[in-house]
Amino acid sequence: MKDLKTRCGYILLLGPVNAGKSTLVNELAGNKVSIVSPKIHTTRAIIKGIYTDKKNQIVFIDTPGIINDPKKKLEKALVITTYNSIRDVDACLFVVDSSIPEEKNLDYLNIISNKANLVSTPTFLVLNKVDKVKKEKLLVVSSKLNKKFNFQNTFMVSALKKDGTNDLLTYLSNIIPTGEWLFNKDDIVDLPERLYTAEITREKIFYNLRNELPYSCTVETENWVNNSDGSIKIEQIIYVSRSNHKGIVIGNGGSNLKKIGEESRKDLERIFDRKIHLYLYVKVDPNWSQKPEYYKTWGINCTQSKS
Ligand SMILES: Nc1nc2c(ncn2[C@@H]2O[C@H](COP(=O)(O)OP(=O)(O)OP(=O)(O)O)[C@@H](O)[C@H]2O)c(=O)[nH]1
Ligand SMILES: [Mg+2]
Repeated sequence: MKDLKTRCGYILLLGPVNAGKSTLVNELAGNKVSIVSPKIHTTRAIIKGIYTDKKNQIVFIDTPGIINDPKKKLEKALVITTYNSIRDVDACLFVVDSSIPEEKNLDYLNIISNKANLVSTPTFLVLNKVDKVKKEKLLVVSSKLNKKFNFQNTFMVSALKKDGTNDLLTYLSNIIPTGEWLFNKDDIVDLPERLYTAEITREKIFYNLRNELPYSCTVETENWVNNSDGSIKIEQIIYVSRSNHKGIVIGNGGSNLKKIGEESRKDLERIFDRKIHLYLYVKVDPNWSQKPEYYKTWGINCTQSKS
């Protein structure tokens, strides 16, 4: 008889910064749920992207990347939040950029396996960015990492080129437990809409100003109005740490802000499938990254980050 039981499971992605975790979550979930950029610590929240087919529901948890030596309060909080997320998931994917020197990935693996309770959770190695690496090197990286840690299986993928990702999805669909779905079949992301839309704008800032604007910037959705004609009015504030950064974000005659706004609006219109009126404002707050209220909505708990 055909097996009609539904399956549902949580899969956590963790690994070094910039390994391509968010790109992979977007690809596996089949939707843009998490923002991506070449800057480190692009992901700041614990973001759940939901994949659902006829039988399976997989909740992918994207986490902020692990850095070697977190110094700032926010960095420490991000790393600790990631470690704590390992509890209660069905499996972990340890994602690495296979194109960087393997010693670096070994260092990261050491840090994670020492601090996090990985052993108790089935963990798989995902060598990402295989489009940039020769096969011989991949085999060396795989063998070295597998010697260090008892991974249950190894996958070689390119999240960007969608290579190997279907096989990974099929594999994961078979290892998650049988059970009731936790989300509606149309849900794509488990993140408040205000935060999600702010993340989309933050991604556009990263892409447009990646060489000029340092890491210090955040976006908050200040106001949200569902209009009677079906459109949505969204007002967002971009917080920067210094007044010269304000000038960078605004650009000559407002050119940067206009471009960021247009790109964000287009993405939001596609995602929400309706007209969006997006208004962006820039404010200076030198201490935004030290204030827990700025990121408590991201699921980041700063009280754990004192050690
Ligand atoms: N060539 C190549 N680039 C990739 C691949 N996957 C991701 N990237 C790029 O790597 C960069 C980092 O990707 P992200 O998905 O933001 O990485 P992340 O691990 O989520 O980074 P953090 O959130 O900062 O920890 C981006 O420029 C991506 O386009 C891949 O398979 N091949
Ligand atoms: Mg990320």
